Order: sequence, then C-alpha cells, then structure tokens
Amino acid sequence: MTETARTDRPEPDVDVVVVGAGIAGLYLVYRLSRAGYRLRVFEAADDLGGTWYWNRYPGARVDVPSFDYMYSFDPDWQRDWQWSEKYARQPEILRYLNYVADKHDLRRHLTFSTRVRQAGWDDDASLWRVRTDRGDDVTARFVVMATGCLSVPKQTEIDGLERFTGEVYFTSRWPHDPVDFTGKRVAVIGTGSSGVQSIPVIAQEARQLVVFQRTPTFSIPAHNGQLSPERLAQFAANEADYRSAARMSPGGIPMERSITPTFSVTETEREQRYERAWEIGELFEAINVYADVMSNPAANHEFAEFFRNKIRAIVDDPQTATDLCPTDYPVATKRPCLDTNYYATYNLPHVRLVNIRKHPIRQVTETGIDTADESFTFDAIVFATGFDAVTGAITAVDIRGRNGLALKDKWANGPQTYLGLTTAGFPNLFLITGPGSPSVLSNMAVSIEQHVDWVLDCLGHLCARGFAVIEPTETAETGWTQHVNDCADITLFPAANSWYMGANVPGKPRVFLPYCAGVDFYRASCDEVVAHDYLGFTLSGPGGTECNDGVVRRLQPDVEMVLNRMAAMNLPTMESMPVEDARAFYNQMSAVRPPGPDVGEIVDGTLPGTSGDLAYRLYRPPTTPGPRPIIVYFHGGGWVVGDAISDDPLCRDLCVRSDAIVISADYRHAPEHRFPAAVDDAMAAVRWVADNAEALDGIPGLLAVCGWNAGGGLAAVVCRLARDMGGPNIIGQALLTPSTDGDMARASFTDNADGYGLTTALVRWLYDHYIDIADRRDPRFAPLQATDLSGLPPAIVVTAEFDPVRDDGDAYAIALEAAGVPTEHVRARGHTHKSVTMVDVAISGAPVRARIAKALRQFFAATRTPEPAA
Ligand code: N01
Repeated sequence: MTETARTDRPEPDVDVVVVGAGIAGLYLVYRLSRAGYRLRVFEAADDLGGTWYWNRYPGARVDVPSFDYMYSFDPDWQRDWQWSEKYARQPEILRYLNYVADKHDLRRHLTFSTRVRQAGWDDDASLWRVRTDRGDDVTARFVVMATGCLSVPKQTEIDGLERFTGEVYFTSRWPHDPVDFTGKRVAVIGTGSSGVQSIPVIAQEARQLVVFQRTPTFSIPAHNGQLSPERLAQFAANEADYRSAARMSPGGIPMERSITPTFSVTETEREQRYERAWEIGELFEAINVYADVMSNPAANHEFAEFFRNKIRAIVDDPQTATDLCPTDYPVATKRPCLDTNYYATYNLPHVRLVNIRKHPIRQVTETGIDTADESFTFDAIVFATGFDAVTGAITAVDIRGRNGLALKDKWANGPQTYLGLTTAGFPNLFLITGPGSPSVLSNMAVSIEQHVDWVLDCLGHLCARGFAVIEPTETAETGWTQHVNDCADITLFPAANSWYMGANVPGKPRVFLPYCAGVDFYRASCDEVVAHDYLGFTLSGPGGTECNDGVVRRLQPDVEMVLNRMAAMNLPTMESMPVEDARAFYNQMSAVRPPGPDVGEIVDGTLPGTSGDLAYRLYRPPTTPGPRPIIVYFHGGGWVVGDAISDDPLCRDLCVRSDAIVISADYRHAPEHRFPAAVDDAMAAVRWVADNAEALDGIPGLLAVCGWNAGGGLAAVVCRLARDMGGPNIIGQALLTPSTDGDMARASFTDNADGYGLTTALVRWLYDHYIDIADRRDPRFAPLQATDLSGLPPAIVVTAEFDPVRDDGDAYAIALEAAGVPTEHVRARGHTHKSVTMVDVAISGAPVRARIAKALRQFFAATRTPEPAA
C-alpha cells in the first residue's frame, strides 16, 4: 500500500490513472512507477506515441531541433541513440519513443486501444471512478490527463464529403500503410503546419496538386539536414548545463530573451538580423529577433513585411505570391511554420493555389470540389484542417468533479485553471500542459517534464504530510486565469483568429489558451507556489485541512518584469543619497527609457512664477492645425526631483491620446524651496496659461490640469485654490497616483512599503525635504484635508494597487464623489506608483492612460457642448 492510500477511506484500485501514452504519459509512467505508485495508463491508440503515433502524414517532422525535443531524464541516451537530422521525421521520433519505453520497461504499464470515457470524483470516498470504452471500471486516488494539446481533429465543416468517391485523408489520422499519390490528382485543404509540411512532399508524387488556402501562413525554411558535428559535440560535452539552460529559457530551448526594441537599431541592422533568422531556420530564434515583435504593431509589421518580401521573391507567379502573403494577422500570432521548399512548390507547373477567401468552397462532390466559380476533379482529398486544440482532448472525456459538475460545463466560457495544472472543483485531477500553461508556445518536451516533475513532487508532499486530497481554491484559480489573460493582453496574440484563441472551432469560446510569458516565468510561479506551502491549494486528509490561500502573480506581467530587472541591477536607494545625487540619478534613469510617441511640435519656454521664471515644455498634437484645449501638467518627483521635461514620454502620450496641447510646467523644488513654493508656482503656471491661451494656440476656457505623484497632488490643490480665488476656470482634473495626504498611517504605506519602486522610506524622505510635520494637514499639501471639496471640476483619479500612496488616492476619489464632484475612480490592478507612466515599457499601462485621455476629452467636449435649452 502506498503512503497516499493510507487513510481510513476505501482503498482505490490504483493510486494514479494516466490518460494517454504520448510523451507526457511515458514520462509519467517512468516517474510514477519508480516512485512506487500503482498505476493504470489508458491509451486510445493501439500503440504508444500520442501525436507521433497519429500524425504520420508525408513530411511530418518536429519543428524544434531533435535534441531539444527529447527527454532529459536519461543521461545515457547518447550511448545507444542518435538523431539523424536537425529536425527528425515522424518515424524517427516514434522509434525514439519506443526506444525509451523499451529501455526503461514502461510498456508493461500501458493499456492500448482503450479510450477513457468518463472520470467522476467520489467525494465520500475521496477517489476517482474511471470508465473506459472497453468496460474497465477503475478507482484511483489521482487522475492525470496526459492527452496532448493537439490530439482531437477538428470536425470538417465542408459540405458533401460523404459523397466523394475518391480517397479521403486527414493529416491527423494518417493511415499506417503507405499512401501512394503517384499519378493522382490531389487536393489539400489547409495551410497550417501540417499542410505546409505535407504539400511539398505530396507535390513530388501527385500528377496534379491543388491547395485550398483559407489563411496564408508565415513560414521560414527549416534548412534541415545532418546535425552539425560541432554543435552536437558542444551539446554532448555540456548536456547538463544545456538542459538546465533550456528549463530556464523563455521557450524551452536555451536562448537569451531579446531585450532590444526593433526601432532602436538601424534599418540595415534590422534587415541583417531578420536575414540571419531566416538562414538559421529555428522558430523560437526567429520570434526572438527583437524584444517587441510580439507587442509592438509597427515592429511586427516590419518583420512581417520581411517575410512577405521573401515570399514574393521565391514565388514566380505574382498573383500566387500575393495570395500566399499573410496580411490580416500579425506574424507569429498564429503558429509560424518551418518548411522545406513550401513556397517554391507553387512554382511547379502541376501545383496550383486556390485562395478560398476569393473563391469559396461550395461543396465536395462525387468527383471533387466545387468552388463558387470552378469545379475540380480529384482522386484524393487531404484535410490538413487542424485540431480542437488544448482543451479538446480534456473535455472529450466526461470529467465530473465535486457535486457532479462537468468540466465541459465549467469551461463553457473558456478554461479556468490554476497553473494550467489543476482546476477548482476537481480534486486530485492534474492536467499535463493544460490551458494556462506554456504548452504549445514552448518546447513541449521541456514543458511536459516540468509538469510531470511538479506533479510527482506534489504527490510526494501529500504523502509526506499525510494529506490525501489537493484542490486549488477559487481565489488562486481566478488570479491565475486573470494573469494568463493579462499576459496575452500585452501581446498581439489576441489580434489573430488562431487556434491559440479557440477561433478555428465554430462555437468555441474566444480565450487565449496557452500562457505566453515564457517557460522561465511560468516555472518560477510553479516553484513559488510550492515554496509558499502550496499557495492557493487546499490540502486535506485524515489529519486535517490546510490552505494557504492567495494569488501567485498579482502584478501586471510587464510591471513585474521591469521590477525584476531593476532589482537585479541592485541600485542604491534615492533616500540614501544627497539630494543633488538623487536628482542626477533620477535624470540618469529617465535617460534610458523609450522616447514615447511623436507629437506635432515641442516648444520649450519660460513662464513667470511667483519668484522668477519657470521652465515649461509645450507639446502640440500631431493633428490638423488649429486651436486645441490645453492641459497643464505637473511632473512627479516628490517636490524634490524631476522637472518640466522629466515626464516627457508621458506628456507626449497624453498629448497624442487627448488631442490637446500639454504644457508641462516646472515648479520650485525642495529642500531649497519648501512648502508652499511648489503650490504657488503651480498656481502661477495655471494662471499664466489661462491668460495666454489664445497666444499658445489654445482654446480659451478649455483648460484642464493633470499631474502624477506629487504633481497629482499639486493638480488637485490648484483646482481648489482656483475655485476659492475665483479663477482661472479649470474644467477637469486628471490625478495619476496622486499624493493627497500627509498621514502615512494608511495600510498601503505598510502593505506596499517596499519592492514596488516607490518605497514608504522614500516617501518619508521626500515629505521631510518638502514640508514640516506641523504643516502636513494644510490642504495646500494634503488636499484630502480640505473641509469642502464641492464645486471642484470633474475628476479622474487613478490609483495603483501596489503603491504606498494608493490609499491616499483612493480616499481622495471617495471624498470627491461624496462632495458631489463627478469622479471616475480607476484602480489600476497590478500596477505600481510609476508603472502607468512607463510609456512603451509597461504596455499594460496603456489602457489606463487611454482612460485618462478619454476622460480629459470628455471634460473638453462637455464644456464645448452648450447645455440644451430647458
Ligand atoms: O492545423 P492548423 P495544423 N476550410 O490549425 C485551414 C502543430 N503541428 O494541423 O487558418 C478551409 O494550424 C486553416 O485555415 P484558417 C503546430 O503547433 C506541429 O496544420 O483556420 N480551410 C489552416 O490553414 C501547429 O500549429 C508540427 O483560416 C480550413 C489549416 O486548415 C498545430 O499542430 C506539424 C478549414 C489548419 O491549420 C496545428 O497544425 C504539424 C475549412 N473549413 C502540426 N478549417 C510540427 O512541425 C481549417 N482550415 C511539429
């Protein structure tokens, strides 16, 4: 009896049922059997191999290098196995999997030709009841779905197939006997990876080949061939290091994540870089050319254009070349392909491309295919039309969790998982490379091993601690699902109708299925969950229940990456420096950021402050000339650091998004000029801008204020002063993570004291430089302390979840609302004090800045529109 089964509950037939005997299933067998678990493994096919058992179509190959796409658990493999090619063919991979199974005696655990139909959780007995199509009825403590991400073929949606009297093939269910197309007229429908690989090979045999293409693909040449002896030797000498680098890499193949933005280098350099990627012929390498290919539309467009130029250069017929050029989705947002002679195949006289966007398929007939304007005769039709990916094989089993809940129903609006490994309401169920894990965006071999290792560690932990059941909490699962979406939302992935989005299957919910932040970040999350006592899981057993509930990733992914990068630099804190050094340091940090968008015009000038001239920078929108509303902006820097140009990218962004003139006005800084110098200057600046609106090409009367951090506080203060002093008339205020109170007792000063950029210690240092403790309730410093906030201009107040001054800002937004001021309160989830301002660095901040700009435009529009007559 195993440890896990040592409870007072009924003894299950086995400890673990594994569904599937592909790469994941075999590794599970290896680990589970050696750890002494009793197991059953059911496989629907009549042999092992999973994807490599089914996908035997001509030209089928792996699309990551062979020695990356293999197990790492067997250090001896080189003694008795050799890969023959850089990208192995399907028969060789299947032979490899058989070799592993035989070498480690895995086969005896496998039950073939048996499909698991149902798995139901018995809550009283704390076990799963598993039923197969062969009548097996097995109880198990745990069920592991090792069913693969691309194993359920998509149903064909083309009418009339049953009528066709010729041969019909699906790439995903290719016959075991050789198929000979010699002398035949063949149709291939579909131009994803399977189509791209099979089309050139089928063309070599067929008398005539017609390819029906709905969406063209981006493909790079594989440059397949022998493994280079040098690389192989290098790999063999350092295999352990190589494998560990793969585990900590973005995609599961050793590779540094590019941090160079596309447009930071010259056009010539970019062209050379793209060309090198084309020549290397490795997918992950290609996508990694520049840091922003998957996030910046312009960067992606340029890379896509490089591909299109290649296609035009290879394909002779201009119309065919045009049809083969993808134009309606960003490159790599659908899985790009690796090919051998794909595009050149269309230069063969017997090969033809039919663009079914222009010439839709009407039906399959007895003898071939009718499009809207042509009838084709074929001897064979090959469907390379893809899969019900990632979730299809999991929901194909009728899995019922607590209270009979069907997994299919739970996931009706899209899958929800914790770490892509587990799902709430389904205790003791593990998903290998499930939705919400890197899976299909990574080297599957590496991701599979990581998942299986995690599951084995988890089972070991349960055993050791006397627990029998593990289940994620709703909180943890919701948090993870949110994080998976947050990661996708800062990329271009959602812009494509891809199978990653479930868009290829009619009726399937549109949700980005894999986790796209990378294998390295993903592994860190899984490890962190374990390190924090299985954070977000409830563990229970005869000895009791334990739950350290929580969310493993709460920061926006790009914000977290920036914070990690900053932490790695181990920089000194500003509060440890003399003020002059702190200012120099602040400016130095500002110098290395992206510049922000182009504006129409930038003018630097001075305006009269209360005690001498103040610098300002004016940003004019890049639209048609003519007067515009004006936003007076006050920079951040805690009254001590920064100046009129220190928030330059943010001001540019604000200008472009709001289509208004932005005037960033300086103010005197502490400690040289302590409170209330900054307020006096801010007030003077607003007055001067209002008085000179026309001369500045602004629209008199359309004046709003905006500020970030201390500047947010100043913007709030001038609104109240302007109200009380009879002008100028300010029609809106936009306060971004404003400092609104001098009281540091609120929870956010403790909760977010350290680790999120602005620290509580730095806030205290800034306050101390700026203002005496005795003055900190003065509403010119702490607008929250004003007795009357009524009659102030409408406001948008943005507060950030991980900001020491968050609660001050929240309290101010609430106070404005309570005073009857129309207030939009935006709580920027997962953001820090500064991250929303990081233009082109923290992409997740862009929607927040868009809301600020929209609010400002609405303030202006409301003032422009005369009130309707009563
Ligand atoms: O499937 P796909 P796949 N009428 O979904 C078209 C992995 N893989 O089997 O894009 C007409 O990519 C469909 O058009 P559209 C790899 O991860 C790896 O090729 O939906 N056409 C598309 O062109 C890959 O991404 C390797 O508009 C229809 C094609 O069929 C994944 O498996 C090799 C249609 C389907 O492309 C899936 O690849 C092979 C219809 N009704 C696969 N329905 C390796 O190299 C669909 N299409 C390791």
